[in-house]
Order: sequence, then structure tokens, then C-alpha cells
Amino acid sequence: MNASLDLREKPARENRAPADLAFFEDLEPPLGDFLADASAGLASAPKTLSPKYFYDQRGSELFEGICETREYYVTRTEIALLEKLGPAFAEKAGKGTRIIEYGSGAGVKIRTLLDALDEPAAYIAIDISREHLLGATRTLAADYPHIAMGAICADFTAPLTLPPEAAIGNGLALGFLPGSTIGNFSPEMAELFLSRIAAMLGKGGALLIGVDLKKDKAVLDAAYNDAAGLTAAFNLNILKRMQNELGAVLEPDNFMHKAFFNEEKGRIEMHLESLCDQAVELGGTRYPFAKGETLHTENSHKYTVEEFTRLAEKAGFAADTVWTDENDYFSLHWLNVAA
Ligand code: SAH
Ligand code: AVI
Repeated sequence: MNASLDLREKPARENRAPADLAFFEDLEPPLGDFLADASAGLASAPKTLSPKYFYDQRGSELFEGICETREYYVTRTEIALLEKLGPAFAEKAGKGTRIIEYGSGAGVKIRTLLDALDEPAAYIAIDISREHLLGATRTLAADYPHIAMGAICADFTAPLTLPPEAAIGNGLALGFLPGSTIGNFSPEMAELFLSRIAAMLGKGGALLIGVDLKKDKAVLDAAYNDAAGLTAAFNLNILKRMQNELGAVLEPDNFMHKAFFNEEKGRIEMHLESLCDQAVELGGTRYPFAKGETLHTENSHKYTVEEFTRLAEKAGFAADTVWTDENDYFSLHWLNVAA
């Protein structure tokens, strides 16, 4: 790959909604954004890259694998809570709810709501991983033919307006943000993101959000260092994307996955640690790495129920109900948009 970088046009794609979806809006970020962010991140000290770049098709599949590992308690704990609390959600939501999910992934957790709620009118999935999003939403459309399904491929860290086609039905506008995806934002950015969600849902809207709780460091460290090596592969996949999509010259085997709970900052940090003195070449520039230096790829903030409730209130929500599992590992918060 030459220095001027081959940002080839992606092959022409079908942007109209497949017939089984109510709508599909394609706001997939251009490859140039990835190049600009990766270049700026490699030039910064310490070196960083946003976790949103984990999620190409392979990254999305690796994440699904992580969710099945013994160590990653998050997914099974949250699904058990969602299943148990279905009747409570149905009572709060009423009939004809329109659900908007931020970071919809494989479209698994949403099934618990679609099954429990009283005749939901619509489900709108938002995700940056385009093919994964389309595949998951179309599967849901086949399984729930009576519910209007829409998909938006977009980066939700940027301001986002729902398209007019998303105004379906007169029921509750319910935001759904499971998985503790909110933990991948810094607390300041989480507050900004939640305030944008509150504005999007509007007066009378509500948000059901999953938040991972502070707990024993050993449990947290294990969850991000699974023995099967899926989290390591997920982390290293970001380097493979840089090679494949940006033509970066680098050797993934010269980096090692590193994840640990930073007690002071209340977050899991994921890094890619350089195993030797080396350089990564991107867009004609060489970025030196000293042995032991890291590329910081993700933070996953853990909260107490009180810390998160305060954050949500600052963002314009009124706390309604909080549920936790019997180990107090994970929490689900029902928040109303404050009047
Ligand atoms: N909600 C699912 C998936 C969580 S993984 C669950 O709870 O299991 C995080 C999801 O958010 C992935 O599907 C990823 O593709 C998506 N995502 C990550 N960063 C994003 C961004 N900036 N904009 C939109 N989607 C994003
Ligand atoms: C999507 N997100 C909430 C996951 C997390 O736990 O922070 C991503 C992940 N990273 C490593 N394992 C899982």
C-alpha cells in the first residue's frame, strides 16, 4: 500500500430498505474518519483509539463469542434480569411501545422486550456495524412480522436525528441501552450521550439501560481476560482492521492484549502492549512504539447504583426504578425523561 493511502471506494451497495424492513438509514461513517482517528490516536501521547473501531463483522462476531464465555458474566446476568422483569416492563410501558435501541448488536436482548411488552408497535435498531445490523434486524423482522422494524447504521457518539419514517405509532418512546455500553463512554461523555437520548425520546419518553456495577477486582479482571482468548482476539482485531482497511503496515503478533481494573478510575482499561521496539506505518507516517508502550483501546466504566443514578439525573432523566441481580453484579435502570 503506498503512502498516499488507498481509500478505495467501497463497492456500490443497496441503500434502500430491504422489503422486510420499515426503513433503513445508512449513515455509516466513511473510511476517512477511521484513518483520521487512527492517525490522531497514534500521534497522541499516550496512544489511543476509540472502541467503536472494534466492530467490523469479525469484531461483532468476536463480541458475541465473549458474551458466551464463563468469565463474562455481563450478558447472562442481564438477560436473566430482562427475562424475569418482563411483566414489570410491560406494566410501565403500556400498549404500542416504539423501542429505539442504541448499539443493538446481535439483536438478542431485544427479544425479551418484544416478547414481554403489550403489542409493541416498532423496533428501531441503531448500530455502527452495518452488515451485522442488517442481518440481525432482518432476522427479527422475520420472527416478529407484526412489529415494524427499522435500522439506522450510524455512529451514535455523534449527534443523531431520527428520520421521519421512525415516527411509528402513538405509544411510549422507549430507549433501550443494554450491555453496559454506556460504560464505554467517559462519565462526561456518558452524560452528554444520555442528554441527547433524552432529547431524542422527548417528553413522556423513558429509557431502560443496563449498567455494570463495581465489584471484586478479580471478577472484573477475569471477565476481560477470558481463558479462551476471545477478548484478546477482539482487542487485536482493531489492528487487523487498520491493516486491511487502511493499509497500515504493522505486525499484530508484536502486540499483546492487556486488560485490568483501574480502581482509582473505576474502569476496566484495555490496551494493546508493544512486545518490542517497533513502528506502525499509517498513511505514509511512521509511529514508533517502545517495548511496553501501549495503544489504549477501551475503557469500560463500572458504577455504583447511586453514582449512575446521579449521572442520569444530571443528563435530564428522573430515576424511576432500579433492579439488580442477587450478586449485585449488574443493574437495570428505568429512567423517565424529566419534565
Ligand atoms: N446491545 C448488545 C451489544 C453490545 S456491544 C448487547 O448488549 O449485547 C456494543 C454494540 O454497540 C455493538 O453492536 C457495536 O457495533 C455498537 N457500537 C459500538 N460503538 C458504536 C458507535 N459509536 N455507534 C453505534 N454503534 C456502536
Ligand atoms: C460493549 N461493551 C459494553 C463491552 C464491555 O464490557 O465494555 C465490550 C467489551 N470489551 C471487552 N469485552 C467486552
